[in-house]
Amino acid sequence: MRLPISLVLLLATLSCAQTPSGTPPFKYQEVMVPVRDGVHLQTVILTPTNQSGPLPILLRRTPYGVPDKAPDKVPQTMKEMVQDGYIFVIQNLRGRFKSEGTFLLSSYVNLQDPNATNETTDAYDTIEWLLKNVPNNNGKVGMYGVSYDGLTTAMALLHPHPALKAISEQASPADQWMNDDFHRYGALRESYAFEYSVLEQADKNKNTHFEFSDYDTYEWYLGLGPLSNINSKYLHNSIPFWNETVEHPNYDDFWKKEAWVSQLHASTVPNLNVAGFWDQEDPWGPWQIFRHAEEHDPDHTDFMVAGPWYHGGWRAPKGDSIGVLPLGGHETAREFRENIEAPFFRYYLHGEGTKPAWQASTFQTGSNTWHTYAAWPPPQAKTTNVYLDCDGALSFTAPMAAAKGKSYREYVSDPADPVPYRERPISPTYPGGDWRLWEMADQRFVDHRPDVLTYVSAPLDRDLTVTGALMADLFASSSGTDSDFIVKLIDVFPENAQKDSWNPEAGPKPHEYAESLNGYELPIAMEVRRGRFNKSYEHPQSLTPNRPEEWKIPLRDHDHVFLRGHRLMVQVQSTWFPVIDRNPQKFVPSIYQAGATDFVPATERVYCSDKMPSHLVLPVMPQ
Ligand code: PG9
Repeated sequence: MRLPISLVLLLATLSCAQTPSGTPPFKYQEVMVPVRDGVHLQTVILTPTNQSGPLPILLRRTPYGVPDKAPDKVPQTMKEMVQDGYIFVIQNLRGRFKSEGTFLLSSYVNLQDPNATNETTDAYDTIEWLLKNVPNNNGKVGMYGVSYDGLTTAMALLHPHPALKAISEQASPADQWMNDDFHRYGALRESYAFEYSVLEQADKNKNTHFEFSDYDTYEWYLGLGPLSNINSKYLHNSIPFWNETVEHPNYDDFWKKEAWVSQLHASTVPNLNVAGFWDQEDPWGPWQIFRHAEEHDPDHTDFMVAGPWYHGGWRAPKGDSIGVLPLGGHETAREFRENIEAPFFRYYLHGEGTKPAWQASTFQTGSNTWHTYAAWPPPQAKTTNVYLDCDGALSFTAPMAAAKGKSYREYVSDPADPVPYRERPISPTYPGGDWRLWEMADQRFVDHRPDVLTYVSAPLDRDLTVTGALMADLFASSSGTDSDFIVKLIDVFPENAQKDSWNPEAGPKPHEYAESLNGYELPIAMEVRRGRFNKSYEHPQSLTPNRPEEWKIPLRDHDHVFLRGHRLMVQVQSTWFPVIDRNPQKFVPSIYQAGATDFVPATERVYCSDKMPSHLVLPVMPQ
């Protein structure tokens, strides 16, 4: 059973490893903290039992619930920080559980309005109250948290309390229309947006799981038909955030205000931004927050850490593998906490140790090694194009002027038979079991589909290290007036990557031997682009049928070595269901109002000529 990562943290706070003496490690206190509009926020204070002098406060603000008792033992995954000594404070956001007020599920911060309240002001007021009311604090406060708790941490940057001396936002979203949980450049993350809105807004006092009639939600979402059926058949307009989402299909004022990061232009507080390369929810926000703070960072207090992690994977006990991929004997999560996170807070909140001497630190996959970079992206990376050839090859040489023959490859995309985003059955997102690792999944599961184009390179004769921001630059057309293009960059392992070491004489194969890396197609970067937004996010436009145009698809930041003998693969498809809603492939004013008959098949073409050379742009490091 999988839960939002912050819920996992909450449970971790309750179930842990015993202190040597057997004494509980914390004293527990629950208080209602008043904020400027008179609302009171339910807040738990965990004070170390062995506290002997003033300590800093570490605050986490969450929509998922606070612990109802002190942990009996030090949580495994908090031990690195606990041993330095902090007063831990966990607070429910306004409108969640016993906290008063209304939970909006929006990150709108109006810095101009002195009467406004939001996560920025609530953090400020809470810190003010804690400093005055928590005995024996040292006057320094830190904030940290993953995902929603990372968002509330990051939003404190917009108007930080002077006592806030360091934060670590981890997997925080930054602009929910552009990317992360709810959209990808305006393409709706259907299953996530729907299931998450229900999770958080169906009942103030709990986290609610929508009850699907089908275990395979692919079946359920396909049977649902047009998105307007969500309200007419199931929600009946009862979930405010879902209503707002479908009322605002374009990048309008609603979403621009929600994009709190657009107000951040400086490193206001030392910040350790943390991102997972395989984060299935918020892979983009941390990089945006990092880049915004970089606009003015004279004291170099804006740091970036990224590694081979699913959403929140750096809080796992070890992090010695991700899915079936081993990580060279490293325990990446523990190493991050021990060598980066704990020293960061120790330096800024306890005044011990040294400031990080780097701007970015990553655990690079492929080589399976930790790296530090003085600047991100590293300037020495050289822009290198990889071309999608007409014969299905991927090559480092641009296509020549066409002789005769085709200048494109094509497929028919049918919204009635969309490509699943992961192997079916697709269990519900929460508390589903498979959601967490789907971005690592072997892409052979779609190889047979006629609506997926595959391009593959020859085996590499040397390692290819890709470090920095990637992009796809497609030239493509659709016979429809709207369409999506999804691009995946894949690392294809050699057929003999891993010899199966299971000895059949030892009995039936245990699970860990069932999967092998031989021929594994590991996604490194994946993204979707929606045709109606190809030219403008604010004013969607229809495509001209069969007229090719350029589709620039950002593929985010990565650090991966495609090892010698591996091959590069690119897959292109036009549906990715139900993580992305189906494009009707016929232009309509709003897809959220489309009727069943608006959904039509379309012929999609990806060009590969010298004039229209579809390619990927990779930042390749010198050998
Ligand atoms: N990805 C979740 C989320 C964060 C922020 C807003 C909405 C959803 C989460 O895991 O908390």
